[in-house]
Amino acid sequence: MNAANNAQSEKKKIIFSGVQPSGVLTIGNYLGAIKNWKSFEEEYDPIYCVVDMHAITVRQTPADLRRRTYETLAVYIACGLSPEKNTLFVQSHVPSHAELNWALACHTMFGELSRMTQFKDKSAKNAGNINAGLFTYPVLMAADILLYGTSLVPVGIDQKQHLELARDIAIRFNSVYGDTFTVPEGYIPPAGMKIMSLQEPAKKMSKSDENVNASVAILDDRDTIIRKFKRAVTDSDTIVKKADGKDGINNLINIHSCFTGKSVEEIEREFDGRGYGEFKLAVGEAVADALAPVRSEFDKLMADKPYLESVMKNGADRAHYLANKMVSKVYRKLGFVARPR
Ligand code: ATP
Ligand code: LTN
Repeated sequence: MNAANNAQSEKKKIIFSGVQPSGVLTIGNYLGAIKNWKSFEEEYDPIYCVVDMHAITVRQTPADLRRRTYETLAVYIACGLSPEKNTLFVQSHVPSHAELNWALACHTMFGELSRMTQFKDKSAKNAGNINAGLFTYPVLMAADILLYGTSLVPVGIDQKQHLELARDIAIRFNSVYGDTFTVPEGYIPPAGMKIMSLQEPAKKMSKSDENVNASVAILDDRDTIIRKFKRAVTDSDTIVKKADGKDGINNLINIHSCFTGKSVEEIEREFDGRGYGEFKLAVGEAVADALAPVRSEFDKLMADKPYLESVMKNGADRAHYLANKMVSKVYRKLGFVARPR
């Protein structure tokens, strides 16, 4: 029996989250999501998914999607999530996600989905491909979460609206069919909640940004990281101090603070009178130092595909076992006739 099974038998609460393999993971994904996940592994029964089905809401090159699915799993492990303590799996390996998606879609209102800001943003960005999946994406996310009786969902603040929708769907379903789903709580990290683009600091840093200088990948090499920070867009001021309207410098101070553990005040004091150039270099170095061990672990993991596949298999086996029980329960409650054996 592995540790994850053990945790289940002790009935620890489930924590669930996912990242799309839609690009190279950024320090936004790291600080807003993955870095915080490790701290839950003792208290909770953690389940983390590589949400490849979500990724195809935007057109992907199949070979890239395949490679990035491995890479995202390798990043999870390289960031310290051990497969013994965390159930790690790929969404498309567990058909229950697609099954529950449909059942929940029939309990989600058009008006609710129309209000989702991510849909509005992504459809503006992908005007040539505003597909139905992009619109119904939050339903699939609700299915991901509700399948496992999840109590806690750690995500960046940009996902708060989707999480609230998942809660509303759970409450609605429970009120019609009786207690079925656990109503999940969000866990939004207090610091570094939203890491902004280095080139347009009013926008969030996103792994699918086509401007490579806008985001820093967890796997960028040292020189690249430092170069991107040196080029980060700031204002015409020179004082390293947080202030309204100084989006660029506020973002860099946040990033520095998250990677070094220093408070904003400490950073402001340390860089008092030293100017933006020196500060940008220091941020770059701090980030590069912190990520170096993640990168070397990642390289080892990517060289061992059979190992990654064994993690995928074990994760999917356990996830499928749990999720399938929930789908059966939901189908029964909906009035579907059980498939005769
Ligand atoms: P895409 O660019 O493909 O939309 P993304 O970079 O926004 O992707 P997701 O896969 O949608 O990333 O998100 C994975 C997790 O990382 C989520 O919990 C999300 O809230 C968090 N996250 C993403 N970007 C940031 C950011 N800039 N700051 C903080 N957290 C973030
Ligand atoms: N929608 C999320 C990724 C995601 C997710 C989930 C996060 C898909 N399913 C379930 C938490 C729980 C995103 O785009 N960041």
